[in-house]
Amino acid sequence: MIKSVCGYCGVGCGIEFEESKLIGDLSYPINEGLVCAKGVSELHSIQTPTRLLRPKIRTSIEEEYKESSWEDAISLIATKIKATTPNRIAFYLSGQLMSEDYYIANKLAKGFIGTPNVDTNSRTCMASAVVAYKKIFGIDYVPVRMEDVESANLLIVAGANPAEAHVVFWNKVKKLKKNGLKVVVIDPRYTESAKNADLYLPIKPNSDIDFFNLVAMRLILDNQIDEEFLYKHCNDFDSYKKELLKLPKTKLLKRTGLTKEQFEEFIKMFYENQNTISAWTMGLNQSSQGVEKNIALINLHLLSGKMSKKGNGPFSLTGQPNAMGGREVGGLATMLAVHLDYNEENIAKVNQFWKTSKVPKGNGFTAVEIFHEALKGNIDCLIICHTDPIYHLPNRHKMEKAIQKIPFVVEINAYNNSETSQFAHLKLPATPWGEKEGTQTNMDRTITKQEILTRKSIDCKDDWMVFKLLADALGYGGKFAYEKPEDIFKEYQEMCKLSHDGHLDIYKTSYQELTKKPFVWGEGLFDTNEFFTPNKKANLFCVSNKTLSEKPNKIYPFVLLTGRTRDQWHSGTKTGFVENLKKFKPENFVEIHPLDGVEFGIKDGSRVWIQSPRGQIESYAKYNEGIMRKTVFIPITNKKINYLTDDLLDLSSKEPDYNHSVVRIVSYFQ
Ligand SMILES: Nc1nc2c(c(=O)[nH]1)N[C@H]1C(S)=C(S)[C@@H](COP(=O)(O)OP(=O)(O)OC[C@H]3O[C@@H](n4cnc5c(=O)[nH]c(N)nc54)[C@H](O)[C@@H]3O)O[C@H]1N2
Ligand SMILES: Nc1nc2c(c(=O)[nH]1)N[C@H]1C(S)=C(S)[C@@H](COP(=O)(O)OP(=O)(O)OC[C@H]3O[C@@H](n4cnc5c(=O)[nH]c(N)nc54)[C@H](O)[C@@H]3O)O[C@H]1N2
Ligand code: SF4
Ligand SMILES: [Mo]
Repeated sequence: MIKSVCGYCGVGCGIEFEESKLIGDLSYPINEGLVCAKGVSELHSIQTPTRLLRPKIRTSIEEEYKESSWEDAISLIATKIKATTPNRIAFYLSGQLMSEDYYIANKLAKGFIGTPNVDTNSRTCMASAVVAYKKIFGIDYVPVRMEDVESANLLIVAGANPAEAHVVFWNKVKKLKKNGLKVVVIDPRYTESAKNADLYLPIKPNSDIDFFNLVAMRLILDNQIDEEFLYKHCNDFDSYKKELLKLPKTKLLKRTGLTKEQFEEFIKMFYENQNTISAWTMGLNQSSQGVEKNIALINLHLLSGKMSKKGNGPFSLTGQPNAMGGREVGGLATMLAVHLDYNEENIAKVNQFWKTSKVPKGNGFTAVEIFHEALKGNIDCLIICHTDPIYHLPNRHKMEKAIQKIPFVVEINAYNNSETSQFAHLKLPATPWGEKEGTQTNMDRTITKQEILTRKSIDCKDDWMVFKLLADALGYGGKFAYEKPEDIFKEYQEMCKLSHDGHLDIYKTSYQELTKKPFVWGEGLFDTNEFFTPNKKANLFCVSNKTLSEKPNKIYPFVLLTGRTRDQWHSGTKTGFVENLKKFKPENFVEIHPLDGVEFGIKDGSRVWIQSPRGQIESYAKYNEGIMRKTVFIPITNKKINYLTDDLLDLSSKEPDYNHSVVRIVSYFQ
């Protein structure tokens, strides 16, 4: 029997594999034997008919791909890299890579090729939470663990649908509800999660800041704040308070679309339940004010002192299996490595550690920015690994134009049916989950080892190996003399000692130990309420809703919400082939309120066009009384979804505003 970990979502369920059967690991603390339908079927998605099994090459995207040898493929990439300058090269990575893959790609790109343009799909996912945590606490640290919910009395779920996106975590929540845990869900859609809530707040899209600010005002006016915590452990309470109390209360409530009664009900629950955890994901992060939405929510914890005590705190839920590992390693364009920002001291430290002199001077281009630069003709070579940017970046027509301006695009993927594949020049076959080993960090800082469960497909290579081969071909081989993932992990562990006060204490474990049990890094870092800002106090910022997103109008009267369904994983290159997973929800539908259906002449089940100022896609109308009027929902299993979305970004996190584009619905046969 082999113990490993599910490769899908950020919950990171432990699994056991025996004689081609996969079950949940009863002894694993997080899931205690439970797994969801995606997890249990993961073995069936390894060998799909769409696996990419050989390197494939072509000189222009109009041509058919031809098979190539690994040697030729790698040497071609090296030639292209040498022929241009570092700032015209970009790497686009993924929160689904393992930490060893991330580490070596980051080291090669930033340390040896010398480009700061290394970003990841996690930019589209939780960059807003990273920036908010860093601004408030001085460090990117998630101070809550899943087990802490056991000590909470109240769970506030804002802009998240864990019943479908973090299934096993939500099962735990449902169980705890039987022991008295109260749950509030704040979402414009009456989601599967909302169905389990004690209080559901149908908030208008993008008005969360107004709501949280209203709650903050109330806490201050009712003197329900924790003054001792605020004065001892937070900066700027007095100026925050002054600014906050100036905001127009009635207008804020009106913008949320909530009634006074609904608001009072929430306040009552907040006051009656002592220990409170808030959890959030894309409904807050993916926004033109994603960072500020995060800040407004975290402020409630600071004001009420619901922090650093068991059962309390702000819990940003990460989506991908190793989105956290990517943050730790530093695989984002706005970080250098191991939680270090770019500054002279850190650059010197990292140059010395990697025995190089090429570390860039500052941040690189982030996800969408790489494509915006490409559009201007500023990118010559893009290496994409374990993600599908043409599928997932916003404003797809623009992204397609941009990628076609890049003379050399490499795609490293285990499957051949990504949307990006139409625009690549070279495709390299990676070994997927189950055929390789490495480590990943789940959403509550638990590091677990993925193990090899089945035979490796002959001509595929582990993602880390591709970067090693490239380093060799570029002449940096001596600094990349790894034979196995463990060698990389050991170097990474050493590097973690460079992090602020060594807080990234991943060096305390080992591969041998991880084979037996998981390791949780950074336990209790905030226990004494000393944070990682210069004076060790948390920062309070007063933020306000600037209503920056697109506004519905006569031509485009709906706000588009996008998100997950329980049994499919993003573009479905893995889950799309498992028959069992297709039963729960169709892959292509648009949810619309029946009254809007009547108003706009759209029948339930009818074929429709959804059109935005940027593009149009086809779908089927699905009436749902639980969706707010003048909003529609399309699942991201519709691979064409981002022809509709706006590429407006949050100014500081550069995370796209996916959830708030304007659209109209047109009957197909009109
Ligand atoms: N089954 C499945 N699970 C997954 C994934 C998957 O593909 N499939 N992907 C994983 C990944 S990478 C991620 S990032 C997570 C995402 O996890 P979630 O964020 O929980 O998933 P979404 O379905 O995107 O839910 C976002 C919710 O925010 C709501 N929302 C939109 N705008 C607003 C707003 O302005 N305010 C508020 N309050 N709510 C709003 C939407 O209606 C939606 O219900 O899921 C992970 N888990
Ligand atoms: N409209 C809208 N757009 C969104 C979102 C949204 O909510 N709404 N959410 C955003 C978020 S949060 C995320 S995380 C992204 C997700 O977007 P993507 O990351 O593009 O989604 P996936 O389909 O998971 O893509 C993973 C790719 O990795 C490949 N792959 C699988 N295994 C391996 C392997 O072992 N090695 C390699 N090299 N490749 C492998 C798969 O075949 C697939 O092509 O989408 C973002 N885009
Ligand atoms: S909840 Fe997430 S980690 Fe657990 S089995 Fe399901 S997809 Fe895998
Ligand atoms: Mo994500």
